[in-house]
Amino acid sequence: MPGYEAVPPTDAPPSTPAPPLFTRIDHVGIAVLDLDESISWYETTYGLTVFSRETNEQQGVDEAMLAVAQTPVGGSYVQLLKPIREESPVGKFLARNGPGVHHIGYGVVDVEAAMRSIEQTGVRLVDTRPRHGSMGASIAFLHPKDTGGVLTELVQAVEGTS
Ligand code: V0V
Ligand code: CO
Repeated sequence: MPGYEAVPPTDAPPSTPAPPLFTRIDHVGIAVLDLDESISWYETTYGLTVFSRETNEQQGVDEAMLAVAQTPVGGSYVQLLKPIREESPVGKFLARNGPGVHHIGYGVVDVEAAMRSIEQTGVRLVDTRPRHGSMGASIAFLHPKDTGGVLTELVQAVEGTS
C-alpha cells in the first residue's frame, strides 16, 4: 500500500521468549467447604471419578484428585481442597473468598530446574525447596503477587503414577 510502512510498536518489551517449562496443566485446585459433597457433585455432574484421596498435614488440606485425562506426559486432574486448619493457605482463602479456584498446578519435567529458571525472572518462590505433593509428586508454589494474582504450583509427578 503506498505510503504504508510497517512500524513495530515502540512500547513493546524486547522479545526474549523463555524456553517452554510446562508440559501440561496437571491440575486446577479448587477450595471447597465440604469434600464429600463436592466429590459427589463432580461425579454426578461431570462424570469424573476420584483417582486419589489423601490428607497433606504440611499443606493443611484434605484433598481429592479427580481424573480428567491421561496423556503421554501425565495426567490432568481437578483437585478438590478442604482445609484441615483455619490458619492454612486454603483456610485463609476460603474465609476471604469463599469456595472457588485456588491455584493452577502445571506439570514440569524437573521442578528444581523450573524453580531456578522462574526465580531468575524475578518471580518470588513461596517454597525454597520442593515439597511433598499429591500422589508423591514434588511441588513448589510461586507467589501470586508476582504471577498476576494466580497462585501457581509446579508439579513434578512421580514417573508412571500420574
Ligand atoms: C492468597 N492470596 C492469593 C491466594 N492466596 N491470591 C491468589 N490466589 C490465592 N490462592 C493473596 C491474598 O489475597 C493476599 O492479597 C496475599 O496473597 C496474602 O495472602 P494471605 O493468605 O494473607 O497471606 P499468606 O502470605 O499467609 O499466604 C499466601 C501464600 C500462601 C500464597 C504465601 O497461600 C501459600 O503458602 N500458598 C502455597 C501453599 C498452598 O496453597 N497449599 C495448599 C494447596 P492482599 O490482600 O495482600 O492483596 S496444597 C496442594 O495443592 C497440593 C498438596 C498438591 O497439589 O499436591
Ligand atoms: Co495443588
